[in-house]
Amino acid sequence: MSNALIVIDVQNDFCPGGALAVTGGDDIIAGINALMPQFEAVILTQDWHPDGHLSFASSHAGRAPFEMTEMPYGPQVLWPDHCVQGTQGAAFHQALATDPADLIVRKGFNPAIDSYSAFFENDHKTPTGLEGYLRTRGLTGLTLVGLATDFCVNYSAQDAARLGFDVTVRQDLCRAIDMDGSLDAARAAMRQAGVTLA
Ligand code: VGL
Ligand code: ZN
Repeated sequence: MSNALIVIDVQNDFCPGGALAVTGGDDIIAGINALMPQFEAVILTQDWHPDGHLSFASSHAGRAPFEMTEMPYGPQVLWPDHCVQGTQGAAFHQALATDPADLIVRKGFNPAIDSYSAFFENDHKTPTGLEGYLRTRGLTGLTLVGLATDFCVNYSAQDAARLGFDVTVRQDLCRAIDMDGSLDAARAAMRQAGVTLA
């Protein structure tokens, strides 16, 4: 079995000081870098939204960050503006080793659809292309790390397990947003989908 390390969204906006900061988001970076040489492939994902993305609260008059709305594809959290294409907030954290990456997958660039998962946009239909990349390279074992445990790591892990990959989430190398019990719900959903929580 060939194994890939998938590093989810270790970007400035998800680290302390960023627009959607995850507590301790930068604490995991040294451990992630140290893990890279153990894998046949290293893949980074990058949340990459156009200005005015519909997942931003600022795109909806009178709405505040962290409120819920309905999108054609289902419920959607309204986020603070974050990871806007080309900004410093969207850049990888400077401590993250990016040279070892074979592939960088950008997601969330469709102005009207959010994309938590590295595999499908939030409509659960539109593929990012990552599945094809992994299959054509024979990468069947996936270890996921990064930000945030309860959103992008969670949805990526569930999709990967449902696609038939052997998926492990290294919880010690992830950090969560944890709004309204979302971390506990994410753990239960990942287990249910057949993800190994390590
Ligand atoms: C993420 C919220 C919005 C994440 C991305 O990387 O977990 N969360 N966009
Ligand atoms: Zn986002």
